[in-house]
Amino acid sequence: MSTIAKKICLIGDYGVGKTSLIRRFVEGQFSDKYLSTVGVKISRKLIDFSDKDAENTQNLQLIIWDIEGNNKFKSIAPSYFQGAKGAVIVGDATVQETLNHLSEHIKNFLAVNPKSYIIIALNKSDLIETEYLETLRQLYQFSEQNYVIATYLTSAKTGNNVEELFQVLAQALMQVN
Ligand SMILES: Nc1nc2c(ncn2[C@@H]2O[C@H](COP(=O)(O)OP(=O)(O)O)[C@@H](O)[C@H]2O)c(=O)[nH]1
Ligand SMILES: [Mg+2]
Repeated sequence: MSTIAKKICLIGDYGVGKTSLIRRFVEGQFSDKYLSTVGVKISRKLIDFSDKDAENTQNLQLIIWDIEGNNKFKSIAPSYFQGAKGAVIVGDATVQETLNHLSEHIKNFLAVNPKSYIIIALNKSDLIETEYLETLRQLYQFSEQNYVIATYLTSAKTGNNVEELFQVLAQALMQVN
């Protein structure tokens, strides 16, 4: 049994729900330490892969970075991205401008970490009519980007797809060093 640690970043415009998604995912679990540094909050969550292969088990400690405060996307320092193996790039499904910025966030992250995996979260899906959800998801696939592995409609409020999103990213991170 061994544990490896990997850093992921939550990226997206102010107010899209980055902090809420982390809280939903991390809180109520066995490890939810928050370490405040200057403008950045770091949470940890252990993902248990031990039932996959009894002979060669490995756990993944996700080190989840969240920028606090009013981060307009242009001012995110590249040092925040440094060393990240993955990112959750978040838009607010109800605010078009934040969705328009997704590709810019992808570009900025990949400029620092060209081989890191990205998952897109179209958050606040609880506020969107069910009939529009799949259309929305199709629109923001970014399938031309090799490192974008999936797009999820999430809700930090109801919890919809939050666990799934982090699990899929964690699975991808286990495949690479
Ligand atoms: N309805 C709804 N509200 C949400 C959701 N996620 C976040 N919010 C609200 O959106 C606001 C901004 O969320 P926050 O997590 O602080 O966004 P951040 O700036 O990206 O970290 C807060 O008032 C949250 O309660 C969601 O999935 N559904
Ligand atoms: Mg926040």
